[in-house]
Amino acid sequence: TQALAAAMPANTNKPLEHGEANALKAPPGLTATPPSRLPGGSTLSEANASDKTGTVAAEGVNATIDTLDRVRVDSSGQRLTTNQGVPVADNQNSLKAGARGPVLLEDFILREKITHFDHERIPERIVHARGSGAHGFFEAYEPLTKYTKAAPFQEAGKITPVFVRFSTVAGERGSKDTARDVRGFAVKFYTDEGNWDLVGNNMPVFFIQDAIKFPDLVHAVKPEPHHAMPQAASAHDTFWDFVSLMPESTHMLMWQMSDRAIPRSYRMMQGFGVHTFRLVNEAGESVFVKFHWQPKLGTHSLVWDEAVKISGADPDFHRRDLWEAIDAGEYPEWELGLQIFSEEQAETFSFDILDATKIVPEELVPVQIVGRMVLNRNPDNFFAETEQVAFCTAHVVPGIDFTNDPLLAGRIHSYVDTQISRLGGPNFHELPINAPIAPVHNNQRDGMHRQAIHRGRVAYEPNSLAGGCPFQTGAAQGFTSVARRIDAQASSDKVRAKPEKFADHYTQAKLFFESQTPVEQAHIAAAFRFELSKVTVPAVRQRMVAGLLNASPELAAKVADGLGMELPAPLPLALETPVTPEVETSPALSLMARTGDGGIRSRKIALLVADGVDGASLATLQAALLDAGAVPRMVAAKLGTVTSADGQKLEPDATMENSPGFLFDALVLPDGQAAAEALAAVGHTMDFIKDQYRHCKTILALGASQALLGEAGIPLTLPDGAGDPGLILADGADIAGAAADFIAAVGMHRHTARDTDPPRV
Ligand code: HDD
Repeated sequence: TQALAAAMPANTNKPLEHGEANALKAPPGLTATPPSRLPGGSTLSEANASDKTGTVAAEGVNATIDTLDRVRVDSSGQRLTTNQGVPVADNQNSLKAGARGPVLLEDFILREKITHFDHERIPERIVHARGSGAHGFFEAYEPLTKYTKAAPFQEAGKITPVFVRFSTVAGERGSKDTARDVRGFAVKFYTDEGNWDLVGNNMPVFFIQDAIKFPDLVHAVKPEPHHAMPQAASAHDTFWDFVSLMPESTHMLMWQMSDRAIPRSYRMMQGFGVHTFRLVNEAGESVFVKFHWQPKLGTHSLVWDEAVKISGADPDFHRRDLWEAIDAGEYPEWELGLQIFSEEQAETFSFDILDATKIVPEELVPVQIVGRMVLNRNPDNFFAETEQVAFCTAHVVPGIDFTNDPLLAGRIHSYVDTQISRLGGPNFHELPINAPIAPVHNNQRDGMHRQAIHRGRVAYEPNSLAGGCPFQTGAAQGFTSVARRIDAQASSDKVRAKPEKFADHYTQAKLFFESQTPVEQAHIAAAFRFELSKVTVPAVRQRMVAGLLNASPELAAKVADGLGMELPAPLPLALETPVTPEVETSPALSLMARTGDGGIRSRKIALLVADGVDGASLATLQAALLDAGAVPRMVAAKLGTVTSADGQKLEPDATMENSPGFLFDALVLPDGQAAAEALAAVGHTMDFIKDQYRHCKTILALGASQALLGEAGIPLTLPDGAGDPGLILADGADIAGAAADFIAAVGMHRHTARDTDPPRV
């Protein structure tokens, strides 16, 4: 069993949750093998020996795990010891002078245990405190040597191990996952030329253009300092006061008020490097690049009412989703896309590519897919890996370089700096999760928590006593910065200033809003209304709406109406001559542009059961859902055996109390007269059905259970009188047909034609 466990990235107990197709197959000598996800059927390790250990991994073993083996601890079958390895005889009683006497100072076992406990916490991240991580790999599709010498892109099929951490920004470490917020999307590539950290977000722009404003932005959005409220929310005075005075935030606010700020899953959101970076090839030639991560499952979001409710019922919603998917072998995958363009091209753009509040529309520079990233292993220990991982934008490798984006410049300083206080000193690169796969040799020495034991007497360079080692590689191998004029547009005086195009604050905010579908636009307006309704100072609301007028009069009017206020005069513009944008709309900016393949893999589906449920049709449905890769869950009024009409004993997975309806992607109300009557008598059933309906999810009602829809007050037609494609009513005759209709409808994610403001149910 141990050999099997070591060989398995996925949990052997889980595969059936995701259908027989995913069940693990038996290798020679073992009862199962890990799922094979690499081309040609090999596992990661067989295709790629671990560079760090220098050994080829045994068949079925993930090479990226090996590097951490030296620090993994498994205490099964071991005796309890102190930190000095001294066996402990009694871990229940402190050492006392007599059974009722005082505890003795001599009790080093007690003191060591309590002292360690007293120091268990480290400072949480100043932003992005709440997050979840996973291991995986990046695989290049094609060599990109024409553009870059960066190690991950040198050959087709080349595998680079990665560790990824997703996060919210504003909330503290224990805050909820489903807050309206930007999501961090940080990727550490352990390349064979050193670590490269792509520290991005799930939105391609940012609130501010210059890092000097970052502490102010963060102070404004974090809980207000006098009473430390609200937690994990931007809906409060100080945030809106700041952004309403900061017109450059308008574009980012559009993204943050869109449904992208409440993703359905970390697995279903895009990632962006945000800044323009450079790719540099062997010849030292460079091009500009923007990084995009595209989720294989498509982009999907929650709706606001759902996000609010989930935060109460399961504050770990996204963490659990990521963990369970990987645990079950349902590995999330993203493709890496690049927008590559030249400096000459950039100079023709109506916006400045050094401005992090601007995107490069895909109509101008298409996104070119160059590889994929798969997350296939959960951490062993949250603290050691997810909490101690230290991402730094300064971590780049030969072939990747910075641009003069002034926001990026501040970040290059901030990340290394913050780790020094967060992780307690300058040796955080030695923590196992941060240590590169590439060997580290230099003359940096000592400092808090140093682990390497450097040999010899030489810690300087140049030296002759150590034969000149470690030696500089020279430009052919080592990192060199691209030689470019400091400012391509001439002036090199020292100035505290910004380029003129930075003063266009509204053109791309408008572009984003105009590129959304009507439902997305309605959600943006509702989000502004909700957030601003939480603002207690009317002048702040007014200023914000006055700013929105410059981006979209239609949106501003809707928001003003929602807030019951008169439309103010627009804010004055910083630019005298309006910018003529290259495009008026960009369909790629809508969440609907990439909804995935319509499949329902890993979607959680509730089947409400009670005594008297029709067992045969329930089993058929369950099998069909498993087959489609979904996660069906039997939910009942309480735990304990449920007996079907034909006498089968069923064990519900969850209760309506512990797992309310909004935690599921879709609902099945199975057949069975007695079951429908029993469910009708429970108030939770009505909430369950109403939430599913209000959140525009698919509901299948079979036979007798159709009556439950009426009792919950569910309209059977859409507001315009048409049939609702998300409501599937079927009799018991054709269960397979009903299952197929249901699966197709769940694949549509939501039935937004049902979406009204205010909601009908
Ligand atoms: Fe930042 C963390 C992303 C602007 C300073 N940032 C942090 C994380 C992500 C981002 C994903 C969490 C990393 C993890 O999971 O450990 N930050 C961004 C993006 C930005 C951005 C996409 C704009 C394009 N950040 C930004 C600026 C500054 C910082 C302008 C400072 C000048 N960010 C930090 C930090 C953090 C951080 C204080 C907190 C914890 C950490 O770094 O490790 O240094």
